[in-house]
Amino acid sequence: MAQDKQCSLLLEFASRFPLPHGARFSYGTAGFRSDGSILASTVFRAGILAALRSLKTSSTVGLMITASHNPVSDNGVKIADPDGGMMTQRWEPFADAIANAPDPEHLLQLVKDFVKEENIPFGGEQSAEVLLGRDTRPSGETLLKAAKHGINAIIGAVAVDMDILTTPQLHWMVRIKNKGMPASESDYLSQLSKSFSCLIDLVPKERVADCSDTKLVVDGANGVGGEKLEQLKKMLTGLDICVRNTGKKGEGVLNEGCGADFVQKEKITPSGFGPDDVGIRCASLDGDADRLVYFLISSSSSKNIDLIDGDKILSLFAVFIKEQFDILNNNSDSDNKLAVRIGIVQTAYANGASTSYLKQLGLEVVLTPTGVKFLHKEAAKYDIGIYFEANGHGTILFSESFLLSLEARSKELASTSSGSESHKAVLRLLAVSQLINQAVGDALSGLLLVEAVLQYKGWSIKRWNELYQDLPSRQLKVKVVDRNAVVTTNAETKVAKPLGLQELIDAETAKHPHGRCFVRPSGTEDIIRVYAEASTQEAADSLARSVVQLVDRFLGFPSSH
Ligand code: G16
Repeated sequence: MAQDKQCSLLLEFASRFPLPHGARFSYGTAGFRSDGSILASTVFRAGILAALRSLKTSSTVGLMITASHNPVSDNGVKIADPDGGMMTQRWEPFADAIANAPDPEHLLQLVKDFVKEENIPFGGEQSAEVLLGRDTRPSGETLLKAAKHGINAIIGAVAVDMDILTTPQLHWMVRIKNKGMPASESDYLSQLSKSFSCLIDLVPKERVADCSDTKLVVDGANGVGGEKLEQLKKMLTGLDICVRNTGKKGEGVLNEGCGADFVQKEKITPSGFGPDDVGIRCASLDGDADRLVYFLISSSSSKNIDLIDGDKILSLFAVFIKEQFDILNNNSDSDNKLAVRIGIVQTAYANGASTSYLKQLGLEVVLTPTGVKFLHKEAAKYDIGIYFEANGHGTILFSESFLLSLEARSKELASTSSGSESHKAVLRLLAVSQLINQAVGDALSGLLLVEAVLQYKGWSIKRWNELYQDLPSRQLKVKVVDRNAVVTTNAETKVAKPLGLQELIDAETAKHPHGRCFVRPSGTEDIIRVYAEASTQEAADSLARSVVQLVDRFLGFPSSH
């Protein structure tokens, strides 16, 4: 009886969200993405997916409506698992199947088969909860209604609208709620500001004098991050933050000529920045504030910038974390050293110079395919896993068991040598674990950690940029008939299909000293990405251009040849 009621409810709601003719959706690098005007059926079905995920795990899950760095007309949807991370990849085939079910009857059948297979209570025996968030895109409001319908199509499931949020805020809320702790936006902001001020209080006194450089100008990509940063900055002391491209009327369009993706790919000043900012520390968030890059405008006569990307943020964090363990272990007797496995996780986009630098520091570096879902999983295998994509998406994970060891060491030191250098080092590490988002890459928490570490080191942005010198690189996009025709292996560094393409890429690459080049289908845009690195900018540009031509020859539209 309950099952019948459930089935007719699902059929009735589904009939209100028909699949657009000819559309195909795929749960890509970061959920479903497409033009916002055709996404209602997908978001409705993602609502069903989220409710089932909550039923399966008996926990709260999240549903975020965002297309992050993509243009304002796009939108997207992704699910956060109970630990705040990305939805398990095991469920992606089911996500794809329901997103493309041609009609309500097929959709219902897929759901019925899946709940049976996964042993999910279906028909109202159990309750489910989904936290909903969205970014500032105009299509977000309508899509939110579709998501609510999807959740309400599952009896027992409740949708909780958390309003406009950054993506990392929603992931954080899901994680914290499932730990049984208060998880509102103000809890998030207060955790960030408290742990930041704890780190600032622990800046060595002799370095405080070097910290006069507190001015930071932030490009908010005309998205949600700018407004949230305005709120956060009121709770901070010791930082003078000026936010531009906040998305307020007249300031510009989301991600257009601004934001972390623009700055990282184009390597020129974003709109709203100019000669007055020469020499000042600048940062860019992306549209939903899960990515962060820094930059420096060195000359008033050029639009070029010195880019300080995700690799350099990662390197700064790695230097800091390693230093805390050096302090701790150099001041402990041999029986009392704290063993730690630190892992660094990057993708093929990581600049070769960054990987060499991190290895020289004695750190273990592994590569995964693009997508936080891959990096996060790998980083979680370590006591402390630091992962960043070059595009500025990343965070630092502390394993639960290692955090317990750190807390125990902190208590011990508080009673035996409170205020010692070792004690301070442990307190810093604990504050980092509170500040940096444990669920997903988060531009706001990352920005505060960068600022705290620069103050700790007494470093200017210029000094930070000099950690190592990037190899010149270029990233380009190619429009092709079917991007899925490209299949890659070896963490996306080699092309397995189409046959013959890799050999030609290798031949082009060999023409350039220190050449490195790979191609991969984007999981968020309908394009193939080409990345090239070489010893000079001209060589990197030329290598990227030749490989674009190769990709076009193999997969491009006939008219373009
Ligand atoms: C998303 C993912 C990132 C990925 C980026 C680009 O970022 O979360 O991990 O690097 O897409 O992916 P692709 O090259 O496959 O298009 P965001 O900021 O758009 O959510």
